[in-house]
Amino acid sequence: MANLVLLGVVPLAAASGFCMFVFGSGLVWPIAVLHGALGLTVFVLVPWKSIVVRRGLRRARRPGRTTSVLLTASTLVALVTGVAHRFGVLLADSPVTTLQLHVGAGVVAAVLTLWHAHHRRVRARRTDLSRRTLLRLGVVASAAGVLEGSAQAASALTTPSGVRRPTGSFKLASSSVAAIPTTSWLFDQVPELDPAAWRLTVRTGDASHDWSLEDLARWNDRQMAVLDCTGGWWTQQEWAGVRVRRLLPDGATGTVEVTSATGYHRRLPLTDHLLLATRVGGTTLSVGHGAPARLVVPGRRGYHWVKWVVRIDHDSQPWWIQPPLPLQ
Ligand code: HEM
Ligand SMILES: Nc1nc2c(c(=O)[nH]1)N[C@H]1C(S)=C(S)[C@@H](COP(=O)(O)O)O[C@H]1N2
Ligand SMILES: [Mo]
Repeated sequence: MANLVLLGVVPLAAASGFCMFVFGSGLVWPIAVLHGALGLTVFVLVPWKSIVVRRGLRRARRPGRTTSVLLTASTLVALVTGVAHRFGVLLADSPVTTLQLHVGAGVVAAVLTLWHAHHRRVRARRTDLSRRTLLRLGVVASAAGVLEGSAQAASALTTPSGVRRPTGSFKLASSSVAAIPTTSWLFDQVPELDPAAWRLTVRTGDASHDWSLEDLARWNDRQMAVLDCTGGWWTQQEWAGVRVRRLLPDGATGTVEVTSATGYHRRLPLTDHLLLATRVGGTTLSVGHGAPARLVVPGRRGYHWVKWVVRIDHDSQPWWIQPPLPLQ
């Protein structure tokens, strides 16, 4: 039974973790609680599973053993790093943060679980559907629920309020602009752009208009907003530049696809809060942070905040016709 439950729980844990990235604010906390409980279900099952594993190891060497070892390792890494992060072990200055390690291990564990299940043909037995099993399932779920509740309470007590966001991210130690890490979603690199030659192409319907940095300088729209990176940190800053709305016809609705000089792009609903920032905290944006202009999307995770913007396409396509997370 431990096998069957793990088969469901590990992919569900990964899926709920993924949802925490997609629903970056608002109702993200119930997902976080669910994710924590699913993750801790794995912890509850460790004693059972280790019996199954020991039995398996005693038998002759079977193909797929490497996968099993990798699966166990990645699951344990995801478990340990998840809890470590909750209690503030961030590895913020190392090349990979605790949360990046966590997500990497979680994704690997989910993929290997599905693979393992497919090859070992884990099937439900009749006895798996008995009342006794249901009772056990209840016990496991309650234990995970209690653990999650305790983890929530313990971290609330040990972390000063206002440091953690419901997404799990921790506030940067310094709120100065200089302290903001320069990050990429996956593989993107800082491009070389000449601010004088830089143009922003805004397309709406059949019309297209190019804006220079000088053109945009006539506006000074400001917006306080939290940049919350999925790497596990956040910072609140005052961003300044021009509201995207101003570059579009009056009363425009629909969505905008915002594209970087690197090709990185996100499509978002057009709102009053979308800001094309050229400054942050009273200073000009640095190249690493997206100069000449970067998008600011209050309430959404960092991966929507496209840096080095060169194009905005406005139309009525739905915002969700894109991969839920960038691929670049
Ligand atoms: C095998 C898969 C996974 C397991 C077992 C797992 C387990 C956990 C656990 C035990 C926690 C701590 C919860 C608590 O103490 O209340 C946690 C937190 C977290 N996990 Fe996962 N997780 C998995 C995959 C993922 C994935 C794929 C993502 C993202 C795509 C993710 C994102 C997060 C985030 C953002 C937190 C919040 C950290 C915090 O609360 O400080 N997890 N996870
Ligand atoms: N063009 C481009 N824009 C991007 C990214 C990227 O990889 N390429 N990464 C995003 C992510 S994941 C985050 S958290 C923020 C980080 O912004 P910062 O480097 O100013 O801290 O930029 C976003 N904008
Ligand atoms: Mo990020």
